Amino acid sequence: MRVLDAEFVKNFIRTANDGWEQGWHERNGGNLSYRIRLEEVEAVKEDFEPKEWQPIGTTVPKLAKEYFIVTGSGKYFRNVIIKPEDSICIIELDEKGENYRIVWGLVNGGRPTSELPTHLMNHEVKMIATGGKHRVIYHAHPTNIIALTFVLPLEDKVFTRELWEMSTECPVIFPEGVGVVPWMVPGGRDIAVATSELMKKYNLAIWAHHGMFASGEDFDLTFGLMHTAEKSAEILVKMLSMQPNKRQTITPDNFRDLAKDFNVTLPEEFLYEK
Ligand code: 2HA
Ligand code: ZN
Repeated sequence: MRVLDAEFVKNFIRTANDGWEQGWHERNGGNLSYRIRLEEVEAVKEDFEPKEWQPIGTTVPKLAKEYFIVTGSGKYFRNVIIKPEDSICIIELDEKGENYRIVWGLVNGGRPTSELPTHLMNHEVKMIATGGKHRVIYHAHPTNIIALTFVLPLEDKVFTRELWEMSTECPVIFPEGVGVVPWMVPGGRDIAVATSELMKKYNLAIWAHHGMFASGEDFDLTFGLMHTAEKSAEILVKMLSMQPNKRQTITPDNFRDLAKDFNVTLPEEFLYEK
């Protein structure tokens, strides 16, 4: 099968375009990666043309020999749907998890996303934490989440609680909460380490004054997670624009009732009295 005919590739392209249509991917902003299943690799392998090995910039031994489909560095999400073979690529990792090589895509040259270290370190952490279930890592620049990083304290417990309060579905969709990474230089190993540390606990990590990372089992769940958190952030931005204080809100006891009925565990650390 040709790579572009595979279902996982169509899903990848659609997800990238959905993010573009949301306005989360100005210019070359954001990046997306998917850890490809063995049978999916087998089905398209005849279309591969391996290039030379390159250092990842970090080490991910648990991901040795895995294949990923990822967006390209400097490539625009807006172009993924019209010229996928120029905008995205499939990479293979070596047996130590130290190097990668492009086996398909980026036909006009280029490298995988500048955030490859964070993507791969998140994949490694989530693969271990979920017994292999999580396969998608998505980085976007959602406007309202970013705006909130200028006015709320950069604390997990504050962002989690505020996003939960703004929309009843949030504690059900991300009961484990949201992590916050303070501003750091993007693209390197340090921010990758900080983000993957938070991903041991959460499926969402905010990068202050920059954007957000989401992790999930498939494209629908991961995109949906990003979308749900950003929608809640938008409601909070609208609310704060109308008046500085909430007249009424969802209380800690309301959350406890919700947790019971929806069968989710909401950690008490987020249900503090304000
Ligand atoms: O340009 O979003 O974080 C891609 C990015 C870097
Ligand atoms: Zn970014």
